[in-house]
Amino acid sequence: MSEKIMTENSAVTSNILKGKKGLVFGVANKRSIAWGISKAVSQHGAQLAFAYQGERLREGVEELAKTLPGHSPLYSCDVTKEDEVKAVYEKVEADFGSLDFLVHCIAFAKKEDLGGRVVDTSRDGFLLAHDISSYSLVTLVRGAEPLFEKAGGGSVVALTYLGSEKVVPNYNVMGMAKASLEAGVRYLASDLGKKNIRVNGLSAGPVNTLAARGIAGFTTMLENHRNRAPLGRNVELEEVGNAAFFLLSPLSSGITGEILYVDCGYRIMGA
Ligand code: NAD
Ligand code: IMJ
Repeated sequence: MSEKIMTENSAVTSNILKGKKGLVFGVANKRSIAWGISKAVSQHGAQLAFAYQGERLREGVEELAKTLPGHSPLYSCDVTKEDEVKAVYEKVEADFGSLDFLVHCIAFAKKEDLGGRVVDTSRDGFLLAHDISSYSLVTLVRGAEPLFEKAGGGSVVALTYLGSEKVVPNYNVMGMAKASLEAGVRYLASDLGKKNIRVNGLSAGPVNTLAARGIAGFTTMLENHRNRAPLGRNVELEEVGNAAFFLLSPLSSGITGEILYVDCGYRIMGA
């Protein structure tokens, strides 16, 4: 029998995050890892606000947010635009007054840079991938800092992937951006620890989301992953959500600057 916690039909609920307020970046649709995390933390009582990339996504995010208990404020925000980031935090301050946690589920590189040789990556493509996928964590945490202080501390989770430390075919410039993101997690954790603000990374195994579909050979990759992983399967969205809940909650109060692997054990294998 599977020991995995089932949240599909019998949600695990608690009041551990009751009264806690969180801001989530990166919901595009119901398959988004950000949405899996949102459902999990919501089941433990958290109240959420969502920042989505642009008006194109608003309706979908609105529909999803409506399925959660309570009211969830929604904000449009392209993380490469400093004025939009500033506006989000002004609205969060008006709506919530303070903030307890932040979820960063944002990555982007040009399609042409997710294949071929890394040697051929353009300066433009490199900078774009690093701006959206890594610098965004710095600017989002800076914006959240005063609101975390009002809450007496905070917890940040940023999604990452094994391609930051091992060469994964086609991950290319995203691998470099994730290495930078993970270093950012450590430096930000060091800066902010004295304010009781924790920053951690969650390294998920491959999940069939918008950002993963359409990648050359993704189906084969899922199959290889399943065959090699000690648990003999791929990770599920609910499992990523539950691990993020742990990192965002007081259950992980002694953990900061870490990268937690939620990959069915894949990373420990040597062959
Ligand atoms: P997704 O496509 O659902 O989410 C990616 C999000 O990034 C989207 O909501 C998109 O709107 C947002 N985004 C892109 N550019 C943006 C910008 N300029 N401003 C604001 N938002 C922007 O896919 P996902 O797989 O849920 O990805 C979420 C995170 O999980 C990413 O950091 C990704 O690297 C990471 N991750 C994914 C997998 C996987 O296999 N799917 C595995 C490990 C880590
Ligand atoms: C993405 C590209 C190549 C290999 C990949 C991935 N593998 C996995 C992913 C093996 C698991 C998914 N992932 C971890 C990501 O971080 C995806 C980021 C991403 C995806 C796209 C697709 C569409 C596009 N730009 C993108 N930028 C970043 O145009």
